[in-house]
Amino acid sequence: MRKLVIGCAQLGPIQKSEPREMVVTRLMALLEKAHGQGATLVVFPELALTTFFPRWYMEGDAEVDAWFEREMPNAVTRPLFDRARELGVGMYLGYAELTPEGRRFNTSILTNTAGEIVLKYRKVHLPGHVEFDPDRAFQHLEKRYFEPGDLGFPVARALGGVMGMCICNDRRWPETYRVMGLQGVEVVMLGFNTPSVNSQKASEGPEARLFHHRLSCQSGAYQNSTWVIAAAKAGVEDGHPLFAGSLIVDPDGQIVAESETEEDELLVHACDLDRCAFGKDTIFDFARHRRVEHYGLITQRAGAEAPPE
Ligand code: ING
Repeated sequence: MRKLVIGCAQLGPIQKSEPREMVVTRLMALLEKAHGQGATLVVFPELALTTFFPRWYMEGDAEVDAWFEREMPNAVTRPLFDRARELGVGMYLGYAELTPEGRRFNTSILTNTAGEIVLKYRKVHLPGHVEFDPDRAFQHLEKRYFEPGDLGFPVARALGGVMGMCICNDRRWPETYRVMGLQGVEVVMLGFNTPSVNSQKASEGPEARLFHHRLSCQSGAYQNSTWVIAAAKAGVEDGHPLFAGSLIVDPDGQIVAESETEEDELLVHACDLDRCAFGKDTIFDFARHRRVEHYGLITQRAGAEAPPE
């Protein structure tokens, strides 16, 4: 049994006015609590240092860049990285990355128990739109503020297993999990910020959104025989509700833990990484069962093309 005690650290709302220092205090409290319960890995949400700013239309570079981090760790997050290293706890942290070349990504990093950054990921699937859309109840401007990720879906051997990461909308796309599954991933960790109501389909409410969220994480876990850890930023940010539903899903696709509040909340579970082996050696023994000669369209074609009428 390769036990990895994982903390899934949900954040409640971060208001637009809340300084990063206050958020880091909340992250530290969740880190300490996770360590107190024996965790050696803590998964924080997407864009964990600030409010979900892509809901706001902004034009000036200075106004936009104020939401981004120029290095990681940096002055405001170093106390968190230092404490995690002292406690011997690895961390998934989502944040907005501004590179020295001026490129912007929705990014996550993974540190090991020695506090070293061992993996970096940049969000590939960016939902929403680029220009202000007056028809929407609220904006979702990730395509305006971020470039699609350019690192692929890498995995790393760390924390006693094969670790992988993705971010929010990525969890809805089977390709995300499968590319990591083809690298033997045993833990896919992700943070998310998901509105409780659809900015376009007024009918779809929180329950439908939670159903699709659970479905996406459970199918990704089951179809690639991996643990999936999903940490929400939840609650009402400046009047905009985000649903919770932080999850720990086992390699059979079963939800073993789910958050109950829309506040800062910690889930902890002793994940046996050896439980990934059964699926990988039987029903999802990719080498034995996959027929790649028939899968060409998946990478050759972006949009669907139906046969002519
Ligand atoms: N948020 C949402 C998500 O994928 C979304 C966007 C909501 C897409 C609902 C589709 C339906 O969970 C982010 N940040 O990707």
